[in-house]
Amino acid sequence: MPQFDGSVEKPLNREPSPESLVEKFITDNKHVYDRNHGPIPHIDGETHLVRVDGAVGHVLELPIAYLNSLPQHTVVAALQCAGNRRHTMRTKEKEVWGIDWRNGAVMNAEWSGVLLSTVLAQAQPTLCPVEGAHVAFSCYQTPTQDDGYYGGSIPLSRALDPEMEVLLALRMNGKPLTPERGYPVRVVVPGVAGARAVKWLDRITVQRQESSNAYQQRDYKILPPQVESKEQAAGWWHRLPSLLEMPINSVIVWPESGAEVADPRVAPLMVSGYALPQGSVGPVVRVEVSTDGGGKWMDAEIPTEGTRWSWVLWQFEYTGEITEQTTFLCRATDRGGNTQVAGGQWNLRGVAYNAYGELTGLKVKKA
Ligand SMILES: Nc1nc2c(c(=O)[nH]1)N[C@H]1C(S)=C(S)[C@@H](COP(=O)(O)O)O[C@H]1N2
Ligand SMILES: [Mo]
Repeated sequence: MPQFDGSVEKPLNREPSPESLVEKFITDNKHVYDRNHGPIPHIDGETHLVRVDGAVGHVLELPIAYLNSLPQHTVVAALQCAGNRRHTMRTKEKEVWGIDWRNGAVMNAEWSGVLLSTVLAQAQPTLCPVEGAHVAFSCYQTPTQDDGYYGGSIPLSRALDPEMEVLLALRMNGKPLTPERGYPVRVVVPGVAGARAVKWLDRITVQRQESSNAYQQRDYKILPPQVESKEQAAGWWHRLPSLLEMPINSVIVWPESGAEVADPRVAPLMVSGYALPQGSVGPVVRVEVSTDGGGKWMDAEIPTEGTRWSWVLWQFEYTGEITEQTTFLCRATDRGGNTQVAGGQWNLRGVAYNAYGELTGLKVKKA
């Protein structure tokens, strides 16, 4: 009997502490967030098969050893839950429905495995990558909170494009995935909401429409602002596009709002955080900080350059005075020219929040 961690009622969901979140450019597997809609299965990698079917010329049943024998590809990419920063949306704007993620539902890792485009070339899709054709990813290991299994899909055009680097990931940071990360194989879709990065992958299906799974159809969508209850949402889901690419974003992680710090006029205060590019037009090329509510912006330092799909960590040295009114804001700009704007778009499900990062309420320690 396979073993499971957590249950459908109580899946494992947690985020790292702010200090450990921005400690390293590459997140290690100890300081990652866990996001599960059901139990975590412990799968036997020796017997596991990934089925490739649907509108394909050749149906495939791929053992993990076979995936390991194909050309391997490595990509450094952030993986972020669309609900990251929900806590800020809820507290700054209005109540939302979902897990109270702070800034930690994101990791930045080196993923390696086989390009999805390589596997699809073997299966030979019989659909044109237009008119809503999708590639669906399914995990049938356990039921989930809102459906009988977990699934999601992405456009076939993205799946076929080697430049988009959609990966069937076998390793994270050079080591086989742990059960928590999706062992023996998970999807990684750089630039796209984490919901499509299906763990414990059982099946890849080329089809005419999106995945019918609840997490593609009735979740992970930006509801319009007039939708304020689950009942109202029910009439909206089918009219809205499912979330794909994530927006430009940045936050201040350290220190935390309300913290006690040494007087920056005596010992400079290091303000630090991360920034994420929009979709496929990274890296983040600039992060700025404002201490006057967005009038004047100063460049933060980015010690390690980002990749097209990665986050960047940034820091900003502050030597001014701190009063009760002092507020730090941050905003990011990517290679594609996207710059974060002030207001976040409130939505009932609390997804894709990307208002300026903010730090307020610092107190100066008595000498
Ligand atoms: N099989 C399966 N895959 C899944 C999920 C899940 O619940 N089951 N959650 C998704 C969501 S919403 C996110 S944000 C990421 C989280 O990945 P992590 O747990 O490695 O952080 O996995 C995705 N893949
Ligand atoms: Mo997520």
